[in-house]
Amino acid sequence: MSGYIWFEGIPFPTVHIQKEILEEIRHKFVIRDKDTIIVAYPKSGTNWMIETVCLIQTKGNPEWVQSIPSWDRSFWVETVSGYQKLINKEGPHLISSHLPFHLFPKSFFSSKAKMIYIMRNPRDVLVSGYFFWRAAKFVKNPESLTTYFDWFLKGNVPYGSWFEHIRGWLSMRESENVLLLSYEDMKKETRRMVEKICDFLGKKLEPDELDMVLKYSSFQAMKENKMSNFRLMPKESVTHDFVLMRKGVTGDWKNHFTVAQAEAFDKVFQEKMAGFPPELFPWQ
Ligand code: PPS
Repeated sequence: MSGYIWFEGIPFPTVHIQKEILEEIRHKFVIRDKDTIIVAYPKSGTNWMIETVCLIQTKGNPEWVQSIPSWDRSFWVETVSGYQKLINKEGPHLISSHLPFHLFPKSFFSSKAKMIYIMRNPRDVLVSGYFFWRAAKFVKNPESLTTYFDWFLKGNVPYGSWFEHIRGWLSMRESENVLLLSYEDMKKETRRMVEKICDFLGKKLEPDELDMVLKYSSFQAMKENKMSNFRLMPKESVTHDFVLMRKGVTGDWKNHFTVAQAEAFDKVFQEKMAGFPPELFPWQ
């Protein structure tokens, strides 16, 4: 399949990614105890979490999120430029990643660095990814949702199989330095989830500071913030349809899947996620 960089059987976007760097970060990059890491499979709410954590760090003051692009606040470890910044700038760092468990820097697993892993109903991830990737010039473009649906179930989409990503990272869910959250809980109980993140990160915020975190990390605020909405992406690598802040809702898959697709998806989900307690997945 063309349109990707393949590494260890996983398709990656053709911009910002180099195999040598993927190899190097896995074996050589040192994650420090004081670093904070945000990991998610693409289209699961990664940028929402980045905005939330940035605003928690500034106690709700929006100056930072409104003046610096999200990728220069939280560095993407697997990208060439993100990795360069991480090794050249003094920490502690805020680090983002979409990497699957087995390709993540090994140093994390013996560190005390805190990681937030965010997951989302894979049906919504699929729909969000379809609209996003088809407008990007740096991945293989699906000509229809039917095509993308097949690719997704096979794991032939950027960063590979959702099922493998989740299976890998869920193995860390009992670790005290890993906080597992879902997009669905973030939508349903945003304030409570932000409080949970504050507790996990050891940040004490006043109620009015928390209000500001919620205000500036809201869908509408992020949609209007060009430092967070991906409008700064170079024009030559995307089409005019390219948008990060698309709908920001749960359950949009119901507007796009056929009955047959919904049934086929359920079947694969049951098979691939057998053995995990269903209550882990709040969308079920
Ligand atoms: S990426 O490009 O893979 O890093 O995308 P990611 O940030 O993981 O996910 C993008 C989806 O998250 C939605 N989003 C939000 N929803 C609610 N509130 C806020 N603040 C928010 N910020 C981002 C975004 O709209 C994408 O989902 P869809 O379903 O496409 O709208």
